[in-house]
Amino acid sequence: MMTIDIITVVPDLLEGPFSHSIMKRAQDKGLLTVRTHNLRKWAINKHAQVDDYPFGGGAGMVLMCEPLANAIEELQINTSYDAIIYMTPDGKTFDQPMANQLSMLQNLLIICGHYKGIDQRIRDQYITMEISIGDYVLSGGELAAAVVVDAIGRLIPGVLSDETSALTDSFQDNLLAPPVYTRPADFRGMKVPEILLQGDPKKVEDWRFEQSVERTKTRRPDLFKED
Ligand code: 6GU
Repeated sequence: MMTIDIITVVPDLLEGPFSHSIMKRAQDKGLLTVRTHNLRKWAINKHAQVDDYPFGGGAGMVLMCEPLANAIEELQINTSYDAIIYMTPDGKTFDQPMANQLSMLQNLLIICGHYKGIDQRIRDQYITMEISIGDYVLSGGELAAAVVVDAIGRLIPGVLSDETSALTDSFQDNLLAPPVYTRPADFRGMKVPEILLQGDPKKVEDWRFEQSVERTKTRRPDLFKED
């Protein structure tokens, strides 16, 4: 059983992503618990303040220390986290090996920044891992957190109906997935490759591997250069 707590100022943004399909099934099966926590619950005053102007000036607001520290420390009373993750565009770029590693942990705490981010002292004091999902800027960490939780959640044993299906994903072996087809075998004259209809599993496996290699060469030659 994996537990993921998420601290955010926009919990509504995280309502949808985990309420459907595979993430819903993972939670219904008791394999994954995702809990979102509204940072405003730990606001410092009656104005529900959680952010303030940056020292030194400049545009945007910064999430303040006190609400975040109090939120993290309150959650830590009940849960010992294996990682406290801050979602930020200057973090380490998320990839499949990171998803694989995180999926083996028990308890994760994810902090979503907004505006100009969170006070650096929170990062220094509490954060054990900083993750970006790519080289572009989102208006907050929530959508990025949803991506990370989805990628991790589907890897938890028992979540996917066919437990091997995560092993055949693109990137698990640095190869892109091969093309797939379903009925009809002839769609407007466009035919499914013969080999897939013949029922020889060995030939199908070889064909899929060749297609994966071909696809990777043409679309993502960079994947061959890794490790
Ligand atoms: Cl994790 N947060 C934000 N705000 N933007 C991003 C990101 C995270 N990853 C890529 N862009």
